[in-house]
Amino acid sequence: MATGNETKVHLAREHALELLQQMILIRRFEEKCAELYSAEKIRGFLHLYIGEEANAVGVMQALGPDDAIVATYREHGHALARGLPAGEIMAEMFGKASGSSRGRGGSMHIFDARHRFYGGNAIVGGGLPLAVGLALADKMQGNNRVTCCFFGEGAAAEGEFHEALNLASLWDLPVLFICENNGYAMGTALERSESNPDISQHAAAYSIASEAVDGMNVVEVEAAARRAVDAIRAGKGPWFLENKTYRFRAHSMFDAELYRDKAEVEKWKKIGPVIRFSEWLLETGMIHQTDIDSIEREVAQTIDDAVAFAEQAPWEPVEDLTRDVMTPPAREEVRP
Ligand SMILES: Cc1ncc(C[n+]2csc(CCOP(=O)(O)OP(=O)(O)O)c2C)c(N)n1
Repeated sequence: MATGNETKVHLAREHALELLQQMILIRRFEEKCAELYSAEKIRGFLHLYIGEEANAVGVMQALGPDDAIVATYREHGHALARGLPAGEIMAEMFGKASGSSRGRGGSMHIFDARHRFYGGNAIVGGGLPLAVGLALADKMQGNNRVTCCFFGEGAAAEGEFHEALNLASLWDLPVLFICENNGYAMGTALERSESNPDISQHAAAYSIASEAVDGMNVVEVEAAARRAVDAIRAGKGPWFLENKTYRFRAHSMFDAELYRDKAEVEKWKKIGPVIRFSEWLLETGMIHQTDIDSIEREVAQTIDDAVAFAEQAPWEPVEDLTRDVMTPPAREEVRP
């Protein structure tokens, strides 16, 4: 695939189809979420990942089932690529008790310990120290595991980002930092908020190896993630990838998008991860239109099943509302 930053890869047809299937699943799942949001089936906040699919899908290929993932509020794609059941993700969006966080987290807090998927975090930069803690635990317990932490470029302006990189490097922790740089933190362009907008260079300040990656190219993303994970597993400490990407939709469902031109969005859509990869696979003859059609059919069925699962799932009974809510001790008990 012509990227200007070529990596020679030998892509097996089955693997190519798998990558394409996962990206199309995320795209269609989120398009359905937008529809369900308008129908008020999904409430609260909703941040779509459309346009950025190559990042979650490419990186996830390099991780094993024992590795941990920490993500942001834009995490539906990561959860799907990690293999969380689509029905449980959708039920979580609906706020139903069968959701992955029992309906208590919603769109921004998809969580599943079985898949070592540690959120879904609503606080910008909040996942970074969690990832460092998970990696520290693995290191202390002698587990050969990697913790992969996804965050947006907006997090690079937060103190937690710098504290997390510093400790990960100081303690040689097995963390893969993935900055999904989509150019905007809500309505603020990166150039307006960062003194050095070259985010991959920030890693050098903490002696962490880094690479800038074309985040619209799933093959490039997978190759870079594999290089990084191999280095981390070989004991070379943390690693940092800055994936340059773009979100096609608004920041969230409440965003008039007054901060960017429609022409800019259209320009990026032309090099979108799904269209670019599928056109390249068709051109090379590795796949045919019939393969794409059958992926679309299979994905449509998965999404219909997920929505049906969420619709039929129960609400949490009212009497359970205070479960997991900590009651503060009576005033007398806290006196010295
Ligand atoms: C600590 C904190 N400050 C502010 C916010 C409000 N907020 C939500 S999303 C966002 C922008 C973050 O942008 P970025 O990290 O680039 O991720 P993106 O949304 O582009 O994926 C902000 C400022 C927040 N959630 N947490």
